Amino acid sequence: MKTKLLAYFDKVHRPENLTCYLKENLMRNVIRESILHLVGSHGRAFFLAALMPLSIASGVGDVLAEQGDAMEDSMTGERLLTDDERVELQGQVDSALKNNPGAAQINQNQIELQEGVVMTVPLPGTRGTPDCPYEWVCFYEHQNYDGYRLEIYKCGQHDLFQWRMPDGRFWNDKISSWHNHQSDGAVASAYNWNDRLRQWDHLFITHPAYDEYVGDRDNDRTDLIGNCEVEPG
Ligand SMILES: [Ca+2]
Repeated sequence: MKTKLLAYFDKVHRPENLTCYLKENLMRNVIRESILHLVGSHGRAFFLAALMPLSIASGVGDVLAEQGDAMEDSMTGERLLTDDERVELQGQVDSALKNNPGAAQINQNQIELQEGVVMTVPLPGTRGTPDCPYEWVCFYEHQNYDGYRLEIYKCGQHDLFQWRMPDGRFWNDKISSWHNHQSDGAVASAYNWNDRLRQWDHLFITHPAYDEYVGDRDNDRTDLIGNCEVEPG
């Protein structure tokens, strides 16, 4: 295996750009299995020492880091996705892309619906947690931060009727919990469309905090989100 791997490096070796080339996903996938075999039979130290002269430590380091993460997962008891779960997850992402024209997959379980608006498909076997990225505000389909997550960075008034979940349901009338991680104390407000009065009714405000449940009165009613707002005095 070692001979085969080094021969492969020689074949693709371009001193001026090998590091960049290594970082391309295709290359990473091709060498991943070989690296794991080598590390398994010779140990990490041997492998790094052998490859440092080739000036590809950066690319190899990334792969080793990923392998290290995988080991940590097994040590902490966090379950890695099975092949079936990966297929199921990608199926949901594919459905989300189909239901939201113009959207783009940005990693294994997230879809950028538009610039500054992302939908997250929960990883199989994980439980909801207030995990909104800094400077974003997140809304969850279910109580306790479970289900699909809609996260918003772009400031403005966002009609939830424009975005759909992987199963095709629109995001309006779905929100049950939230985590506001915007900066500088910014809040977000949730509104319901009052069809009888033809107006937006204010439902609740998200302070810089999180809430596992919006309450029976407001559950599954939000149609519009306004973020980047200053909290009323
Ligand atoms: Ca509503």
